[in-house]
Amino acid sequence: MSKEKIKICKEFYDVMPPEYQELVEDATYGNTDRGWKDIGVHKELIEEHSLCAGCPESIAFRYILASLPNPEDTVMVGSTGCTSLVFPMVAVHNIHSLFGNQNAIATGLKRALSVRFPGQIKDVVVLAGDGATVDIGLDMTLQAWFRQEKFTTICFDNELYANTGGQESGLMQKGFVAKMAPVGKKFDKVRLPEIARESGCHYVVQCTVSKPALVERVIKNAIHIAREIGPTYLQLYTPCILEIGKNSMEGLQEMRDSERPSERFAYKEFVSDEAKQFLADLTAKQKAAAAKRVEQKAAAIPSAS
Ligand SMILES: Cc1ncc(C[n+]2csc(CCOP(=O)(O)OP(=O)(O)O)c2C)c(N)n1
Ligand code: SF4
Ligand SMILES: [Mg+2]
Repeated sequence: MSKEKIKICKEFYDVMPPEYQELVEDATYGNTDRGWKDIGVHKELIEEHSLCAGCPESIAFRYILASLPNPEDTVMVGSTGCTSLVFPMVAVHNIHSLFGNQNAIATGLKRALSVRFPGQIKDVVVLAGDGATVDIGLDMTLQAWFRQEKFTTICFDNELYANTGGQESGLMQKGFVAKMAPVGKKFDKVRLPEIARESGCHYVVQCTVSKPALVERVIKNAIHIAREIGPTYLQLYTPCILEIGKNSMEGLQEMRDSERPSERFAYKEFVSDEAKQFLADLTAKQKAAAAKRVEQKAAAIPSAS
């Protein structure tokens, strides 16, 4: 998809839903500097969702979709879970995989896209829950990293199986009691960011989604590195407020509390040497391009004399 391809044929313009007209006219497809600041100013690529009111997954979706570098050339791969309730309402190509299979599907998709569109940008982004990423899909997750597949894996870590009523997950904290895990978790939270690093990911970040600018930065880094170098992994804490007994206004505070330096969602980042060099070059190129745009703008303003 490109902005050209989502033009509405003029004979049908007036019968298209206003939301679609707005998407074509006012979304940020093709804008090089798109980001979270467009939220509320431009048409978003997600307008509605069927998550619980105040669920942090919904704000995470908004930040991620606003930050995709090239949404018109991105395919997202989802999996079963609360996130899968959202994908039907997202204006980015997406595939629903069988629970746990998302990284295998993304592998085939990424390879097929690179054969079908050689030399063109085609980003693949997996977005799945912790149950899908770590428990049932762990084999597929790890094998994609071992094979150095060039796509980003995002895990919405809410530390349990939310969509099926609250069962224990590998990312659940030790001792936590959920509605359908009444005995309490007996083992520590699996350290997937460390495993991702040891399994070949070139960029790994664990954080909450309390800060939109931070989410934008890590999404862009992860996608750019995956495009050029190899697999990247983001583990984002999106607490299930329903399961931890918080109301719809308390998700943000829960994330802020959990990201303190001594807490389990303190910011954690790993960047491989190759990816570090790549990011430094990318930043330099982006700065030069921005300076050129300013110069061109200044040159286009007629002088007062
Ligand atoms: C193959 C398969 N196994 C099990 C299920 C049942 N199931 C649906 S959602 C889900 C849990 C999802 O948990 P998670 O991936 O953490 O996502 P969340 O709902 O927490 O966002 C399970 C076990 C399924 N749909 N398909
Ligand atoms: S059950 Fe939990 S994770 Fe799922 S939508 Fe509700 S608050 Fe969000
Ligand atoms: Mg979960």
